[in-house]
Amino acid sequence: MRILVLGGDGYLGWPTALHLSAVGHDVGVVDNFARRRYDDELGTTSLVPIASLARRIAAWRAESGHSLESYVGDLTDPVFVHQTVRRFGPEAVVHFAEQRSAPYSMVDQAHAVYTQTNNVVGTLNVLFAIAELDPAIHLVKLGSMGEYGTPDIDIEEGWLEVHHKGRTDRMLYPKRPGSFYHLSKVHDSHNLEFACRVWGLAATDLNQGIVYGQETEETRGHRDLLTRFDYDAVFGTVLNRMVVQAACDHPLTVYGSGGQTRGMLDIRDTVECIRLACEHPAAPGEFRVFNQFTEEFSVRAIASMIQAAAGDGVRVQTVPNPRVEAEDHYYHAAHSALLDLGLQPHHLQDTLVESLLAIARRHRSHVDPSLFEPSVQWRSTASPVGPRASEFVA
Ligand code: NAD
Ligand code: USQ
Repeated sequence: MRILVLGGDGYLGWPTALHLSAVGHDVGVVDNFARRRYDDELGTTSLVPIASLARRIAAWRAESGHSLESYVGDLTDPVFVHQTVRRFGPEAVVHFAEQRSAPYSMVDQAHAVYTQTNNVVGTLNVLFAIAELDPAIHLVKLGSMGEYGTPDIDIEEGWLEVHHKGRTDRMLYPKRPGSFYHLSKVHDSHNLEFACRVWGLAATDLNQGIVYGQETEETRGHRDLLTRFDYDAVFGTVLNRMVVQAACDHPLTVYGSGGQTRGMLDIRDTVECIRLACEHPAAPGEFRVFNQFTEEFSVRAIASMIQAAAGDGVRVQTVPNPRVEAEDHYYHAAHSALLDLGLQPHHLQDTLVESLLAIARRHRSHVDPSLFEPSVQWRSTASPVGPRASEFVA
């Protein structure tokens, strides 16, 4: 298949592009390097050094003999999106290219507006390009388990059968997310469902849980193929952060009581889920939703597992929660669709010991411990992080 990977320079987009290429698909990557610029803004950097996109592509060609086409541009530019989809001629578009940090979206008004504009407008431009150029293109869009929030009932895969006053309908599952970033994904999901219903597009919304890990089969081969690894309080996610904290004897930062429970998956399962979704497309007019995670853990349980794996001396520190979120809640989410397509999950217990702690320990001398400190407060409308996004974006 010809598959265009939007956000193909990012943490997940890059290894996914390589995985799709390795199994024989013709892959193109699109990116505007926004993620590299957030690092400049925040004074952060990937713990594992990453090569430029040009070097990455050259290294992949040398390693595998496969080429990757690249398109540098911004999805919020409708002309760029239209031209890129027309030139590449994909059968599937995988869309990772969004601002993906909840804390970044909560810094202040400018960061919230930037996040929602970037994500919602970019996705609209992709939907219009597909509708105008070739409605048969299957859109595989990265959503988030956090779109659902933590309702007191079971979470289904996107849809809910509702019985009301003697009548029944199948409706989009009600959403109650926890940040302006997660809300941007909810807005995207509604726009996708509308485009499928009205224009007959075929889309798969992958409500992904929190991804951990840094190595895939394809990135391991050469240092120019490595993907990024974030541990700072804005872009680092809980498990990746705690592994780095353990590697440099910093206490593990549990926000609040630590009962927050989330679906999680290994980065090797992310790339495989995308392959499965592309190779088993949604039908014309179908808005298909998969919950993409393999195991669920509370923050407290993650800290205990890391303590046990890293050995004596690792401490847990309870930090006043900078977020507004339920800390002890019901959590039971369906996630059978990708398993039914053949996903063979990796398990955190194995990845922690075999790979994650070793990576963090190898790079610990480059860690800046000041970046562990949570810097964005949900209750405040202006947190002191970097310049205003409007200046940064300009
Ligand atoms: P990332 O920030 O590393 O990658 C996103 C890439 O998209 C970056 O390279 C960025 O430069 C690019 N991008 C952003 N806006 C763009 C635009 N307007 N035009 C062109 N390129 C643009 O993030 P990631 O961790 O790889 O996440 C990828 C996707 O998966 C996101 O949509 C995210 O919401 C979703 N997701 C991630 C996780 C996770 O744990 N990392 C979990 C669930 C869902
Ligand atoms: N947390 C801690 N300590 C930390 C960091 C986080 O206790 O040091 C807690 C948070 O309060 C939260 C939970 O861990 O309850 C998860 O936080 P996170 O930063 O790991 O994840 P989140 O903000 O939800 O976002 C990440 C990705 C996002 C993706 C989402 C999937 O950045 O792109 O959409 O995971 S999900 O969580 O399923 O919505």
